[in-house]
Amino acid sequence: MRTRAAVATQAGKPLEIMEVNLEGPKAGEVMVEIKATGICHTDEFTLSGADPEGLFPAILGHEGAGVVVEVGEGVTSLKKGDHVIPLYTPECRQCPSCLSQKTNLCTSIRSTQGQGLMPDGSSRFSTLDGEPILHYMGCSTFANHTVLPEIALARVREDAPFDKICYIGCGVTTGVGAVINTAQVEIGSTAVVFGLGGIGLNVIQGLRLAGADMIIGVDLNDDKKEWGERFGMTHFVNPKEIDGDIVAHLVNMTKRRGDLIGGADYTFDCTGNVTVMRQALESAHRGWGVSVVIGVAPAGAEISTRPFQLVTGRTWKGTAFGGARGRTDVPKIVDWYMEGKIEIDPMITHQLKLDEINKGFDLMHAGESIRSVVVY
Ligand code: NAD
Ligand code: AHE
Ligand code: ZN
Repeated sequence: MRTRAAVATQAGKPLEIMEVNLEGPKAGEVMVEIKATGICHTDEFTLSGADPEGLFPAILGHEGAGVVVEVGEGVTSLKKGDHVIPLYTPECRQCPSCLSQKTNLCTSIRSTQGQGLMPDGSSRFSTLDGEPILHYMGCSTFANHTVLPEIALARVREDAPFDKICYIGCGVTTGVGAVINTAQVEIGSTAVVFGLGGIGLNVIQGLRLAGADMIIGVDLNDDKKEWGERFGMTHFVNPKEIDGDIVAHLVNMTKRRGDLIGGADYTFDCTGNVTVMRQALESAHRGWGVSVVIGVAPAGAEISTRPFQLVTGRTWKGTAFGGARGRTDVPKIVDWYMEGKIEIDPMITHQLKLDEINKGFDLMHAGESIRSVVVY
C-alpha cells in the first residue's frame, strides 16, 4: 500500500514529506495506522547526524499511538482495531534479558532494529521508485502507517486520546520511569533535575508522584522556571546566573539541618551534555547519592569524573525508556494519565500537521516547545 511519511533523506536536512510504499505485515508483525506522534529530542539528535547509529534515508519518529489495521500470520496478542503504542524497547518475555527481571532492555530484536530493519533483515518501506527506506528505533512513527513486530506494541485502553498518549511512547514513560523504576526515589528525598524539557518535566512530575521534598530544576533557559513549578519543582537554578561553581551551589542548597556535606539524594541528567552529566554526579550526596543519566550524548562524547566521586559512595546509573517494560507498564501509565495521577496535556504545547513537521524541530531548537505532536 501507499502511505504518507516524513522521510529523513540525509543528516542535517529537513524532513521531506512524500508518499512511500509500505509492504504488509509478515509473520509476527502488525501494521498500525499512526494517529499521532510526538517529536522527541532523540529524533533531532539522529537527524542532526550526531547519532552513531543514524542511518539514511529513514523514517524517524518513535513516540506514537495508533490503531492496528492488519496482523501478520501467527500474531495472537493483537487484532484489527486494537489501540496501541509502539515500543522502541520491545518486551518479548522470552530473551535472557526479559527473563532476568533485572532490565527492561529486551535483546531479541535489538541488532536488526539498530540497522533500521525488521527482524527478518528487510525493510517494509520503500520509495515509489522501489528504493528501500529504513525503519527507525523499530517504530517509524513519522509515517501515517507503519509495520512493527508484535512484541513492540503495547495494547492500551480505547478511551485514551491518541494526541496525548503518544507522549507515553517515550517522554512521559522515560521521565516518570527514571524516578519510579530506575532511581526508586523515596518519600522525602531531595533531587536535582538538569534540563527542563520534554523529559526533565516528566522527571519532575515523577518526583512529585514519589513524594520528593525538594525538587531543584536546572536550566539555561529562564522560561523553564514557570514550567518546572507547574509540575512540582520547588527551586530553580540558571547556571548562567549564579556566582561560582554550579556543583558547589547545588551541594550547598541541598544541605539538610546538621549535614556538613550536602548533595542531593537523586540527580538526573536530561540534557545529553556530558559536562552536565558530570555536574549531576558530583551534585549527588556523598555516601548514597544516585545520579541517573537520561540524556543521549553525541557520537564520540565521553563522561568523566574523579573515581573518588564513586569511591565516596555516589552511584552513576543510566536508564532507557525509564526502565519500563513496555507491554506490561505502558498500559498502566495510560491508566495513570486517564485517572489524573500524571499530567500530559499542558506539556503538549504545539499540535502540527504532518506537512508542518519541520516546524516542530524549529520550535525545539528555539526552546519554544515542550512537546510538539503531529496529528495525522
Ligand atoms: P528538550 O530539547 O525538550 O530539553 C532539553 C532541555 O535541556 C532544554 O530545556 C534546554 O534548555 C536544557 N539544557 C540544554 N543544555 C543545558 C545545560 N548545559 N544545562 C542545563 N540545561 C540545559 O529535550 P528532551 O526531549 O527533554 O530530551 C532530553 C534528552 O533526553 C535528550 O538528550 C534526549 O535524546 C534524551 N532522551 C533519552 C531517553 C532515554 O530513554 N534515555 C528518552 C528520551 C529522550
Ligand atoms: N543510537 C544512540 C543511542 C540512543 C539511545 O540511547 N537511545 C535510547 C532511547 S532515546 C529515546 O528518546 C535507548 O533506548 N537506548 C537503549 C538502546 O538499546 O538503544 C547511540 O549512541 O548509538
Ligand atoms: Zn524519545
